[in-house]
Amino acid sequence: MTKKRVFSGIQPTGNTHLGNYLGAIRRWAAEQADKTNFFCVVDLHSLTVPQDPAQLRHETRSMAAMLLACGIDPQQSTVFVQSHVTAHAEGCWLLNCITPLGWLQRMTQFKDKSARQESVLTGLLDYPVLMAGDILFYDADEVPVGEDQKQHVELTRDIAQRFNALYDTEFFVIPQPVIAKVAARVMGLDDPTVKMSKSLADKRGHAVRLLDSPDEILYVFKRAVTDSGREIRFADEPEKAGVNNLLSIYQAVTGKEKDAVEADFATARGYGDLKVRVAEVVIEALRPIQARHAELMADTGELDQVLAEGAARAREISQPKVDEMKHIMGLVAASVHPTSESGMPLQDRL
Ligand code: AQP
Repeated sequence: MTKKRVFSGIQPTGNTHLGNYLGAIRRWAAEQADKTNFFCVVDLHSLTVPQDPAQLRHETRSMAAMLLACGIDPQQSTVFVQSHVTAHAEGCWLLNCITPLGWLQRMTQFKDKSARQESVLTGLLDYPVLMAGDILFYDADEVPVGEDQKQHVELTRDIAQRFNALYDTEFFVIPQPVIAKVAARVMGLDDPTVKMSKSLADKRGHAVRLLDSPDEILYVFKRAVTDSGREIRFADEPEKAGVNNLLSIYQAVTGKEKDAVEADFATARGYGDLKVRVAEVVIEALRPIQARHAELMADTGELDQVLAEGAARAREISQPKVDEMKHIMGLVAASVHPTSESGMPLQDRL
């Protein structure tokens, strides 16, 4: 049986947090043996908001190191940096030319993020088209993402279907979003009504970042917003959102069933106890990841090699796909002519 093909990406915008880990990276690592995987550090996506160049270069390596430290195995998965594979940007233009503007203006993430900025860059609006290309150029069947990205994967399906319909073809595979059963949306510890987010993670107390020290993790959990009650149980009521979030984090990290999680806290002495015990399991889960990350960053030779090999494998898949797409859309392939000065016959240059 052929293995399902998986594509997913993560932005190198720093502040990688527990939501990114539980909602995405950890699942990528856990399921990689059964699938053909492409995991991408999507640096082009991060340019949709202003970045410091030196910081972005550092964060790109650090993000790739984090993927490996979290258990992604380059023997089982292709790990690469998006800008190393030019098919992504090239193919994005082609997809732009079949995607209605209204589809992008409706995206919730665009509406949220653009409302927070004075000047909105074109790239921010266009980001979901680049993401659609990331997925479609690998013929991915599955896209494991957190709940916040579900709408973008649905847009990817719409774009693929539109292309297939316009050109009367089955060229693009229609991918499925695969959302985690537990911790699909880890909420902010300072405000359990908003999703834990990299762009809010500079505010102390909002997020647990994967590289935070044990003391910092304990501090952030101890300050987590809960309610004025004492009952430690999973609940849908809005006022229990903080406790629910803490229990969901504990459940995702320990892999226990809900009943077992509640039983663990049956004799707890209030929310203070709950917070410390959630902090403890998180600190222990992150300890080996942080150690491996430090090792990979101390000497980036191994990392650079993995990324070079990953980019080469990614190009082998995505460039022919984009070349074929250009042909379907009516673009003339570049050809090398031995007698032509520029290496290309005049009629093809015009
Ligand atoms: N809070 C979350 N809970 C569960 N999963 C989450 N993801 C993000 N936040 C949560 C998932 O992490 C993967 C990589 O995220 P990304 O870097 O591509 O996307 P992002 O949405 O930019 O990350 P953030 O943290 O939400 O940053 P902001 O909003 O500040 O840009 C994705 O699969 C995502 O679903």
